[in-house]
Amino acid sequence: MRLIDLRSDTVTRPTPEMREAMARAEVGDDVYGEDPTVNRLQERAAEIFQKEAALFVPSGTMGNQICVKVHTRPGQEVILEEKSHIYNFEMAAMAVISGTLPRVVRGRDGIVDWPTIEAALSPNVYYRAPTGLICLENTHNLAGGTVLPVETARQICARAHERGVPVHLDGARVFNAAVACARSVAELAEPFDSVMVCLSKGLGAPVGSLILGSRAFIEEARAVRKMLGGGMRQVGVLAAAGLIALEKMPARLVEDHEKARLLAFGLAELPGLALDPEKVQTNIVIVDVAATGWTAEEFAGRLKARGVLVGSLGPTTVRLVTHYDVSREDCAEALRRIREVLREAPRLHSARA
Ligand code: TLP
Repeated sequence: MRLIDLRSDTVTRPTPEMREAMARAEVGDDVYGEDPTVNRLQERAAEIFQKEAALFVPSGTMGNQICVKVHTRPGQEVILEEKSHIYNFEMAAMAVISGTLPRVVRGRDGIVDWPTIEAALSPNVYYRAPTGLICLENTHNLAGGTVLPVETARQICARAHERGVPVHLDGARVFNAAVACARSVAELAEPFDSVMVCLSKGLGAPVGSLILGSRAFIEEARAVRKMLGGGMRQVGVLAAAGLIALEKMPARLVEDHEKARLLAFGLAELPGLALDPEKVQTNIVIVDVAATGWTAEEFAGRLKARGVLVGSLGPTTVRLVTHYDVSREDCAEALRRIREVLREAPRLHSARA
């Protein structure tokens, strides 16, 4: 039975072209700034995003946390959406590494507007910790891969800058966002002071993320990366795969989005599954399985026994992510297996009896 892995786009394996480029990569010691392939990757990324400079980092988490640290000082607040990755899935690193306090706001489908953020800004009084940073996420992972409209981002950044507050973009999947709203990543990144983008998700590289910003910001970021143990040596072998991810893989993300819609519309027809397929904009589908009578973990466990891997997010929500290593046929097959599994669902079964 073919295993269909829909847990995340992080499970993608490097393409044959990436492996070849990795084997051939010219390398040097990147801690001395002497790895030509890393330097090329950083220069290309800066060009593509139209930022002054870029830095290759081991993971999205480290990239985000370096940015939080460079933008803030201990004792400041950081405004984040309540389902954001930085707040939920990064091991409280913003508190541990940067000594900052999250102040969370709620977005609609993960998208926050300026009035909501403005209300959360710290008033200028002596007993309140000042706001040091605002973080946005595009696409928004836990809200189901939703796209932050470019006008919303521009407005938030412009108003925040008037108040002297920098804005960071967790753009782990910003290439998916760009494809979905037919803009360039440079346009989406333009209003932000810093951007983190992952090469190891839908773009298929085995490891690595980039952070982008002004030259001065990236110089500071390089020091923080070293402090966190993220200084890497002959890492051109990874940057070589990253270059292919950056140059060649964005063009095919549209296929992942089509597969996600195929899955979403198929799932919406199945009994016991709640989702609005019209809301699926990119490669992430989130489904509520409460009406089956199973928890998310039970549902995922049943599917696993049939060779379909999905992620359980909340008590009754599961996430399915499409990517390079699952085909349209795999998605259709996953739907068939999910339909079969649902025949065993306790609540649906007793409702029929
Ligand atoms: N997301 C992973 C898990 O951690 C949930 C996934 O499978 O989606 N920002 C966003 C928006 C992310 O989705 C992720 C990873 C990161 C940052 C962190 O990247 P890594 O895993 O490279 O540290």
